[in-house]
Amino acid sequence: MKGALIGCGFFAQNQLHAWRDIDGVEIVALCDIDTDRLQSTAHTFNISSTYQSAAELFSAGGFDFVDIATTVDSHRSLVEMAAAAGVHVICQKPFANNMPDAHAMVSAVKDAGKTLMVHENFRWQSPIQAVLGILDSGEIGDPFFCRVSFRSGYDVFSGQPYLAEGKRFIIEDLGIHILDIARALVGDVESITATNRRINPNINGEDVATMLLSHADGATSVVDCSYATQRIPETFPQSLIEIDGPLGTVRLDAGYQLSIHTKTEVSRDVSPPVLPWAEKPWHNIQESVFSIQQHFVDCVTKGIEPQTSGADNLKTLALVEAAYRSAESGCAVSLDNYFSK
Ligand code: NAD
Ligand code: 89V
Repeated sequence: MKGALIGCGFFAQNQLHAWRDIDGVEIVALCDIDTDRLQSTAHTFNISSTYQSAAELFSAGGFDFVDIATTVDSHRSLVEMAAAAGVHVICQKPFANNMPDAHAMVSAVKDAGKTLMVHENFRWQSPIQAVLGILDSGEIGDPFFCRVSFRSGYDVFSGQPYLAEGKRFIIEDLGIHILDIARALVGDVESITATNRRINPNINGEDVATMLLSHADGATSVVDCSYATQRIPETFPQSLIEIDGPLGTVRLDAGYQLSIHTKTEVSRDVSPPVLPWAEKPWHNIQESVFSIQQHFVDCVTKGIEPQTSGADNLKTLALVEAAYRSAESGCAVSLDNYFSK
């Protein structure tokens, strides 16, 4: 499979490393409106076809899929260009700025008969996959309570300065991942109640959010996120998990320690590997980039829908929108509001 990547910024470097490690895939073209980023990335990854305009990239063609690694404002137009060009698409999160755009993007790629996957990689982290494996085994029974918690004082703004500028911050950028993990663990959500706050005076958006999810099967989840939490050990970028089922509990604690409490207690270290191009503490995320991209290739090859397809991600994006609406109104918000009956 030949691919093109659009957006040679901070995170795309991970995506390009991961593509190099996946058998049968070659990134043959790069695109960025910023010449310096375009040229330095082309040099690092030895890719000779470079474009400063996505329209020119698509009209030149010569690839089967496009990996869109730009920030959200450009996603709708780039996904629609990809659909018009008839190529498979991976698009970074947040998938879209609003639900009407997201629905339109899903329709455009569906009508083109191509695969659309959102790069929602957190559920692909190997410690999260280990928790999913325990739930699948039935060892603790069907969960009735889940908490997914991401609390940190890590300075994300130095690598991603735009995160300090937007009116929205933690729910849209990070909470989106944690909400998606809750969906992967416990299933679809019927309603959400949320609070949020800005603690750091030097940013525009909220950096703390606490969300209560009512799942369709009756389970309850708490999803809490903070970038205003000074703690030792600093756990960035770990998501800590606690799940209760009728037969036992499972916990993913700091330092990637997994424990299962049934009639006995079993603990194991599920630390993710540090891939050759990865660095701590980002290795957890970096490994998940490899895994989700491999999943995309497997799905396209087999003609099946990715776990985090565009259609699936509508439900995660709706949770983000509903969380903001709940935090503003002080009321629970039904997810039905975001889907036509
Ligand atoms: P960035 O600003 O560092 O990089 C984006 C690049 O896209 C820039 O080089 C910019 O010039 C280019 N660009 C913007 N519009 C373009 C267009 N129309 N055509 C061509 N190039 C264009 O941003 P980033 O930090 O790399 O984030 C990119 C996306 O990845 C964001 O949506 C972010 O939320 C997401 N992200 C995901 C993860 C994850 O774990 N999944 C982690 C970090 C960032
Ligand atoms: O995954 C992300 O989108 C990143 C980070 C983990 C730093 O929040 O922005």
